[in-house]
Amino acid sequence: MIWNEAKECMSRDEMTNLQSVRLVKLVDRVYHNVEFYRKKMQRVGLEPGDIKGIEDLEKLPFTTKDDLRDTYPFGMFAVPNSQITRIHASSGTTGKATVVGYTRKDIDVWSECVARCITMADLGKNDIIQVAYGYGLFTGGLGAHYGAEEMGATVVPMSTGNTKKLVTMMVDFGVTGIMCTPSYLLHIAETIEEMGVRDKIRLRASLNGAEPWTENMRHTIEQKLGIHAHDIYGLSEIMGPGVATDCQCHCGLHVHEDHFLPEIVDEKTLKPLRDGMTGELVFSTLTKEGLPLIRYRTKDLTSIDHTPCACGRTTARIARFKGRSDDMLIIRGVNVFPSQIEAALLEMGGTTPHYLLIVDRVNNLDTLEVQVEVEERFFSDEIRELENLTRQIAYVIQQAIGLAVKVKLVEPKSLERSMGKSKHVIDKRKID
Ligand code: DLL
Repeated sequence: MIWNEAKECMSRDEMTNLQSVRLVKLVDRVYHNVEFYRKKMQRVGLEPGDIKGIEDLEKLPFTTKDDLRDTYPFGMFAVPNSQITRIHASSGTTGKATVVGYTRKDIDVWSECVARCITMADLGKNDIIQVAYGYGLFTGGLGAHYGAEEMGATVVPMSTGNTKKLVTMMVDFGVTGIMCTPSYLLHIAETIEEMGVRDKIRLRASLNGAEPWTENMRHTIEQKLGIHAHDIYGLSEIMGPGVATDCQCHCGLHVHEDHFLPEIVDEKTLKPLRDGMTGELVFSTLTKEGLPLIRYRTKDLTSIDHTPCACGRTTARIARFKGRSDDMLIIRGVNVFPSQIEAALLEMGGTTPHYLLIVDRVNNLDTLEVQVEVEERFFSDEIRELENLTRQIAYVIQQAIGLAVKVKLVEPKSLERSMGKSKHVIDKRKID
């Protein structure tokens, strides 16, 4: 089944025309409603009338996460706050979060996009779906939830945390679909084994995303649970989960191109790349009202294919992600920039700016250890002082990134110094 055949199966010419009409309206909207864009366009001598269709896309300036930080919190919203129905937020590169706002219509479009993704996983209104992404400021929980409701399925809003309870309900309710991060689903699979209920589950399909994973990991999940696992992609700035998903052919993730215009650009020259070439994914949000973005640089690396898919959909497909062009880490589904931790440490007394993040995966759950150099005097002080400082640092970091961390204090000059770009992260996770 295809959720919206009219939009997901149109010819390339029809799609290009629709995108062109929507892009022209988008440019006009941001020029007149967002000072940031008006100034940015004026600086390069552009007026809305200069953009006549997607053939003029290259004339438009890019938008970055830093632009959102500089206009924190609502500076890039294109409607008055009275029209904003909901706010979500994700990690910024330093202290301030990246804030996104949605109108009622934005939430409706988002729900439809997620419903399209759920349909690609062959789940429908007769299914019972557990949503085990975090609910709250993170877009995962509520985004998946509204999409599953829009599709007419029965939604069980588990959020994250109590895995045994999740498994018990999976069995008792006859859950047939689950939406959560891939690493959490592997953890759930292990819990199912431990509880000895593998033959009692009725799970058929999953939609997993919010973090990088491999085709191998997808196969492992499928084998362990006897289900079809699908890759779902999205980012808060553009919408949240549901920007793209793979259908049953698993040959790339279909982008909802009628709402999100994708480009792949060379991450250094920022010049557009041809289909099949790997570069940075860039999106223009064609229909967003609350926070419309032009040529937003996602920093995610992938390639694109505009040929029709065997499933019947004609929407462009992006390849499984090959990494990021910045240093953002995704730990238990939470986006973490090393610079956030550095900023938090620098605000504290007693520490030096030297630190090392060690990311690992234990029982399919990510762990983060932060090693911090502290001033000499702490090592000659009582052990109690050191313990206090450890607790204090752990608290400050948890406040900054929203994740519990293990802190290990180390002596001055014990962390390796680098002659070039300092290395702050050791990522030991094997994602397959
Ligand atoms: O992670 C939205 C989401 C929620 C997507 C649930 C899918 C499922 P952010 O917290 O803003 O939003 O993080 C966005 O996560 O730029 C990618 O680097 C990464 N990411 C998201 N989905 C995938 C995926 C949500 N399927 C950032 N594969 C993005 C690889 C992904 N990376």
